[in-house]
Amino acid sequence: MKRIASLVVAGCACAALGMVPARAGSIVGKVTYAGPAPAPKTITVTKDKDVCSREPHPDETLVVAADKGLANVVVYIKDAPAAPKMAIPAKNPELDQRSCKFHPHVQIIPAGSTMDVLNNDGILHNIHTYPKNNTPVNQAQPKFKTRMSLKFDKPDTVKLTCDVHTWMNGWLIVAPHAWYTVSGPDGTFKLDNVAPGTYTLSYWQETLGSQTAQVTVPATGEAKADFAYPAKK
Ligand SMILES: [Cu+2]
Repeated sequence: MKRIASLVVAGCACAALGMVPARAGSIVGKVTYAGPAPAPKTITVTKDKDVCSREPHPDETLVVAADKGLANVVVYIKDAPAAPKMAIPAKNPELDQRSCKFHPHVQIIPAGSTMDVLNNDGILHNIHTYPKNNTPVNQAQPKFKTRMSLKFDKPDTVKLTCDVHTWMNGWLIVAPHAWYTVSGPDGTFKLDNVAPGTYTLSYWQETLGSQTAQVTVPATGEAKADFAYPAKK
């Protein structure tokens, strides 16, 4: 414990080592949609229908719950030099192409990690990435290639598509630090182990874009950061 205490006094040393700050709070909140909830849309499956129709295909680009909770919003602290790195998991994060649909629709992985793209559909998929900072990938994944590994070194927001099934779409967030999360189906989120301080909290949703708000995190306990996204114009 002595070692940890001295590192905290030294400022950002604990962050460089990827450690949780000795004093840390949480940010909890619910993201909602300020306008009327859009009517749910369904994507039309036009190819490989026997496999692709094994599960429903709701349009996931703007998912609003009955109580206006907004799903799949990436919530993160912008400009956070004191933030620890997001730990690279022992098991690679996975992107499953099941029933010609990306699971999960939005995923956060640490910069420097390798994501495994799965194909157990028994048909051809073609993963196509649209990064800003990493190398683009446009690669066929035949039915016998059930796992393909892609490494993402730099922080990024990457659109994912499949060139075989044009309705398939998803997003990969390559996080530079640990203070990133994504809202659940009900719009709620929680960021743990955040060092006390005042920050700019960013919200990003694929259709609605980016928004920011100020948040002050206490030394212990929770800061509330509910946010209503302006309706789509
Ligand atoms: Cu596909």
